[in-house]
Amino acid sequence: MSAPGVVSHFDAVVVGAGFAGLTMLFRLREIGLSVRVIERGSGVGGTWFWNRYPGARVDVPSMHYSLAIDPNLEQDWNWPETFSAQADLERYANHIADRFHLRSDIQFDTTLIAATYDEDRNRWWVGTDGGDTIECKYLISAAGCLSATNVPDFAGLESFGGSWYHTSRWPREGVDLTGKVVGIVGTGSTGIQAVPVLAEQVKHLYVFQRTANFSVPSKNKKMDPDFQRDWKTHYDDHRKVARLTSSGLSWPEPPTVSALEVSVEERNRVYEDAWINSSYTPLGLLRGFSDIATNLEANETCAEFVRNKIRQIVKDQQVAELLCPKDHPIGTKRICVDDGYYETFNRPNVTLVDVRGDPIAEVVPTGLRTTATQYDLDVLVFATGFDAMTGPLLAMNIVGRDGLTLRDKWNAGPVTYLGLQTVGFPNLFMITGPGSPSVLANMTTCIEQHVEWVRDAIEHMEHGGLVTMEPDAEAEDRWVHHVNEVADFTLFKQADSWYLGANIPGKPRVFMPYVGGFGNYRAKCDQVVEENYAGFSFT
Ligand code: NA7
Repeated sequence: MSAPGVVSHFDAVVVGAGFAGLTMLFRLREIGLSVRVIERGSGVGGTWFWNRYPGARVDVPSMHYSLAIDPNLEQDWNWPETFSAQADLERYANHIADRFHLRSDIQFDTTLIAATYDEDRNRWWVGTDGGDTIECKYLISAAGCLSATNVPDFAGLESFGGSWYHTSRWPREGVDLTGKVVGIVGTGSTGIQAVPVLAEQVKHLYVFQRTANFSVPSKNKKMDPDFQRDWKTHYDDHRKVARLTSSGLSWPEPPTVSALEVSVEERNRVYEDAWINSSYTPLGLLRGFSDIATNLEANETCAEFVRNKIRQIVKDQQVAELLCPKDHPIGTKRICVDDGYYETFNRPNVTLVDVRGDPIAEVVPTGLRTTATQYDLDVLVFATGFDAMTGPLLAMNIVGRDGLTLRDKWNAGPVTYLGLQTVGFPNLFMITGPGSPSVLANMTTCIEQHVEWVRDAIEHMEHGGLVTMEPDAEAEDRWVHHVNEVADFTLFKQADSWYLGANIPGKPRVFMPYVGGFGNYRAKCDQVVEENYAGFSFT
């Protein structure tokens, strides 16, 4: 292919300036590469730049959800709450960008719209919506797993006379909902966080629920300064533990005892303890026994414990039953973390609408119509999730060797080696790509492990005078097989989740993240390096 009108040359282009992109830039500078980061937003933070809907908050405890890039950073930074709010996470991202002078290498308000591999020159040509062309040796996607928004294709949406928002594109200046009748569609993690906060602001809130989800209370509170001080004293130890565990958290591994081996009283004591102490990590509920993720009967004991909590909290038992998830094992969809979600349905200004039983038919100028009823609304909020994991990558229109598009290659679902690279696309790296633990473990631990691995691989290439790096087809096949084999061992495929692409009409049903545990995965990646990058070929 011939070179388009060249504008600029960099060693590496990184897509995205969230935690992954910022960390990647930081690490590539360490080895002296010239880097251009392309960021669609006008600021840094990625997920925490975009998701500014009311109630947005991370579902991993703050001390775990922070980066290890610099020992002084982790000592200097103070988290105000045990579960950080969006504003604090965005502030943290900005602090990192300023502290390490990263902004000069970031091009904001720019979307990567095309990336084509030039086999003659062994370079990527990257095109942006601003008309720039950038030539680079390495193309690294740090575009995130949950950044391509999913707005349902409801008939009549364009006719709506009120305002509508997707939660992940919430206006920076906020939305005044005082006195408004608001409808929210979606009861995943986002909807469950937004509902209690919206309910306090609006005149009336209709919650349109298609699938009930399991949620545990975050018990979010002000950070205890002694706890934070103590954690910082032992930060190194916590990081070491987090690098070995299946969750990527500094958190003990689940016990080896089955939920079915203990008495009902003992089982409920373990669940109750996790429910009450969920401020440490809400995942505790799923980790009380060894087989909640793998044995349906064991899983059901945990699921029923949560359903009974819902029945106790929600006064109207008809509403409570509707809120009780019964169509998927607990944990097979991301368990949600809330601040008073179920309690909100005891408010007189909140109505739960079951759109499984009475589906949404269309949006009308004055609101939303289900098959049986019309709801007049001033504002419509879509908490309808994302085209997860593959969506952001496919949107880049990536064309590899021999004109092969990533879209064609992944036609039947994503295939990668270790979630880091895919055959036919030399020097294209993915941070937390499909086939890696990513969304099933602590994201910050996953991001840093990938970033460091990619930095080391690139350093290896630069020192060795190597031009391209690409997985072997056989290694990729073996990894894809392994990712599926491990997922088959669990209950995960029993839920219509975004992990499987089931939330996007027409998306291939393939389990995308690696469920074999972060610690195992990390060991595998390290072993590959020790064996001189086994499964990868270099030219
Ligand atoms: P999720 O978890 O994908 O939730 C989206 C919600 O929107 C879920 O309740 C969906 O119901 C609902 N939805 C989606 N499309 C429709 C239509 N067409 N009609 C009715 N309801 C619909 O996204 P979140 O943003 O909440 O969370 C994503 C991740 O971010 C989360 O797991 C954390 O990791 C952070 P469904 O279940 O498909 O029936």
